[in-house]
Amino acid sequence: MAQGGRRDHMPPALGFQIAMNGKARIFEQTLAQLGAVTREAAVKLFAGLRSDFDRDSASIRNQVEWKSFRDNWLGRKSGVLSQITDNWLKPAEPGLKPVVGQELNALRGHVEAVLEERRKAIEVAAEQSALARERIDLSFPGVERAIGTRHLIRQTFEELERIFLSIGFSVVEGPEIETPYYNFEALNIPEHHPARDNMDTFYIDAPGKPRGLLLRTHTSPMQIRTMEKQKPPVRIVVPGKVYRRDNPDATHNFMFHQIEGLAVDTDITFCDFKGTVEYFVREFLGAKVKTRLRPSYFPFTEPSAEVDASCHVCGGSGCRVCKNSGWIELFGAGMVNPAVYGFVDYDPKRLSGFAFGMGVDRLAFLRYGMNDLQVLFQNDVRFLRQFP
Ligand code: 2U9
Repeated sequence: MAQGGRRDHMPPALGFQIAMNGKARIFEQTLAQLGAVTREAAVKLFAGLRSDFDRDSASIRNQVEWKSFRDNWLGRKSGVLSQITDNWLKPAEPGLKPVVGQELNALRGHVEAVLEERRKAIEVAAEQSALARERIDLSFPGVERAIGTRHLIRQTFEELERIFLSIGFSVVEGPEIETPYYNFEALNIPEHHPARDNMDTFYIDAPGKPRGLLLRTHTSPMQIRTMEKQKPPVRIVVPGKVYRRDNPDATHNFMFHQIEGLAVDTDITFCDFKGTVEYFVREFLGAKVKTRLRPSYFPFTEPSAEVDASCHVCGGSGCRVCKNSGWIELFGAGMVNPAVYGFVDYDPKRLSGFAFGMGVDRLAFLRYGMNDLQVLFQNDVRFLRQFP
C-alpha cells in the first residue's frame, strides 16, 4: 500500500481503501469524469466497489471499528453510498440512470446486509469473550479465613473457671479502676501497712476524689463489692487483669492476670478450705499431684497459707523446674480474716470462710514449662500457634 498508489494509508476498517483514480476517490467523481459511458463500464465500477467493501468489512474486529466503517459507507452526508448517489446517479446520462440506480440499490442492500451480519458476529464474539473473562470456576479453592484461636491466658482462665464452676462457684467480674478503699482499707490493709509495699500501683487523678483512683492490684475489691450487695452464702471466683508497679522481666510484669476465690457461709471450716484446694490442684495439674500448705501471711486471711504442689514434671524427686525441692509454689490462700467482715456488715461470730488468689500467668507458665513471661504479651504468632 505505497503512498500515492491505488490505496491510501487509512486503516482498512475505516472503509477508505477504495479504488482511486488519480487524486480523487472514484466516488468523488462523476461517471463521465471516470470515462464510464457504457452500462458495462458502470457495472464494472460497482463490482469493484463491492469487492473493496467485502474485503474491508472482513477485517472489522470490534464495535468501534464497525461503527466507523458503517458511517464511512452509509453516513448521510459523506458516506460512500451518499456520494455515489450525488456524483454517479444524479448527473448520469439518462441512458445510464436506470442501470446505475439498480446497481446502487443492489450495492446498498448488500452493504446493509453484510454490516448487519458483521454487527451480530462482533456482538456474539464480545459476549463470548466477556463470558470467558467473567466465568466463575466453581472448582477453584475458596479463600481460607483464619479465625484465630483463644490466647493461652484466655484458655487458662476458662480451664480455671470450669473447675470452680464444677464445685458450685459462680464467676463475677469487676472494674479495673478502683478506689483506695476497695483495693486496700476494706481488705484490712490500712494506710502505711507494710503489705502495701509490694502493691504499689498506678494512680489516677479524679474530680471529687481527693485520694484519687488506682488500677487495682488484685481482684479482691470485687469480693468486697459482692459481699456488700449479697447476703451469705457466697461462693465466687473473680478473674481479671491486675496492675502493680513492677519492671517487666522474665517473671514479672506491670499487668498480670489473677483469679481469686471466696467462700463464706455459716459453717465453713479449714477442712472445707483444704479439700477445695486439693480438688482444684488435682483437677488442674493431674490426679497424682500432692498438695502441701505452708504458713504465710496476708492481711485479709487468718490463718494464711502458701499452697505448694508436688512437682508435676519430676513427680517430686527433684528437677530443674522445682529447683530440686520436689515442690512448686502455686498460690496463696487462707481463712478470711474476721476483720474483713466488719467492712461489709457480715457477722464474724456467725460466719466463716476461705479465700485464695492465684496468678494465672504464673500457672500457665508452670504448666507449659515456659521460661519467659513476656511472650504472653508479645503476640508472636509462632508462640500463639502452639496453643490452638
Ligand atoms: C477477700 C478476702 C480474702 C485473696 C487472697 C491470696 C491469698 C494471694 C496472691 C497470689 C499470687 C496474689 O497473684 S498474686 O500475686 N494472692 O496469695 N489472695 S488470699 O483473699 C481475699 C480476697 C478478698 C474479701
